[in-house]
Amino acid sequence: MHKVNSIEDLAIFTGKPVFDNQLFVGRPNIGNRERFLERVNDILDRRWLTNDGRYVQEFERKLENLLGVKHCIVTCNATIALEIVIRALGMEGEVIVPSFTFIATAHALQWQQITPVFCDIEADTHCIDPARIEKLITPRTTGIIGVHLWGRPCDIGALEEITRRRSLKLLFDAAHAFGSFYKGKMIGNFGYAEVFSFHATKFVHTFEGGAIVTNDSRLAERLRLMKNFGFRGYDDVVSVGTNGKMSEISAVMGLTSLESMDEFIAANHANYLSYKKHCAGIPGIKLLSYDHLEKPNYQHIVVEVHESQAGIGRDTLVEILHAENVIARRYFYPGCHAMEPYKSLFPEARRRLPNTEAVAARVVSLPTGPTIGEQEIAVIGEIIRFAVGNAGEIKKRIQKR
Ligand code: T4K
Repeated sequence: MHKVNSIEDLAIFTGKPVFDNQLFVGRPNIGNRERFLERVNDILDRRWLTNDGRYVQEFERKLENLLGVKHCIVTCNATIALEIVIRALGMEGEVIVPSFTFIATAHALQWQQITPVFCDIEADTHCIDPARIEKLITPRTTGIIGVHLWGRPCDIGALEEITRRRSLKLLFDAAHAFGSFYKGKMIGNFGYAEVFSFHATKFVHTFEGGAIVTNDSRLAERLRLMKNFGFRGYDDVVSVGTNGKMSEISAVMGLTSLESMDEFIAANHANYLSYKKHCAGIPGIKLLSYDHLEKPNYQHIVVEVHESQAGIGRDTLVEILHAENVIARRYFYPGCHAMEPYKSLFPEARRRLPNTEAVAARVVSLPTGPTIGEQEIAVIGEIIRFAVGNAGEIKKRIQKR
């Protein structure tokens, strides 16, 4: 690893990155490899590979205990989980969602001919702004999906109040928020149901996977049927359904991952503190903060680049970082409303989403997780500090390339 002391050292000009290997956002955690392989051997010995197997059931019961919820239904991924629960809740017509989220939140609605109505976010929390919801409610509105972006809970209290008063269904996309709390209660206990993602990039994962959790027993029964083609017994199909099942190998990854959950959170927390230290005082660079009292999972390191103070825009900074092998990501640029089919379907949406547009243009996600630590973060901080400190000169050199 070499130091970045002068503009001549920057890899966008030299082609020689500071890091020999790429540092990724969302590098999967492995946990105890021996324990995982032991369980995989057991699966192979018992020849029960999927369809509500022993490990899927064990994973579901462990999640219910950990979260303090009555029912957990694990699935093949969170997108299918969202689709199933949206259908089981009888959502139709229009559903209000934030546009600043991963595209799956919107697609899960559009896939079943439900119109996602995009609501703006609060500029500081990056979550749906409850104050802007009321204006979007029409006679066709049946529900609201709140997203706990970056694992920070959205304003659950305000959404509960609106949905109660307007008789709407409330669902949460908690893909990022596994393990996090809201006012002392674990995420998973709010709305009709909440959906977690256990994709490989999540700090607790099952390669691909998701889970729907709910305290509503009738809803849970519908969800279990729906994720298994509507089968009640060997040959009794009682409703329309899909294949949303989690396999046994995914469940054992989940169980193994859960056993190291505290360790992963501790590593993410330590990295967050390192980023805080190494990005401190860089003009225009604002690290998104977490409230330690809400016990966040710290799995996302999110930085806002305010060009007017930093002198450099988010996209140029990302280009500089990528050249140094720091594969920073522009999550969730440009916002769902600016992607197809929504961009063509709702060209007017951007006018009512000023915060979404502004935040999507300045946010960047940086690498974290147990595979990196203080040493790498100090260097990433140094590159950012150098880029901001020499913004004018760098921009001139980029133009000349
Ligand atoms: N709702 C929200 C709010 C979500 O954020 C998501 C998913 C969902 C719903 C739907 O959940 P799932 O149906 O996926 O369970 C990634 C993930 O695929 C996606 O799960 C996640 N959110 C989203 C935020 O990020 P991409 O398209 O950015 O993935 P990709 O392939 O670029 O990988 C991300 C990074 O991880 C890269 O830096 C490389 C690294 N990586 C990835 C994989 C798969 C590895 O190092 N190893 C790996 O095996 O979507």
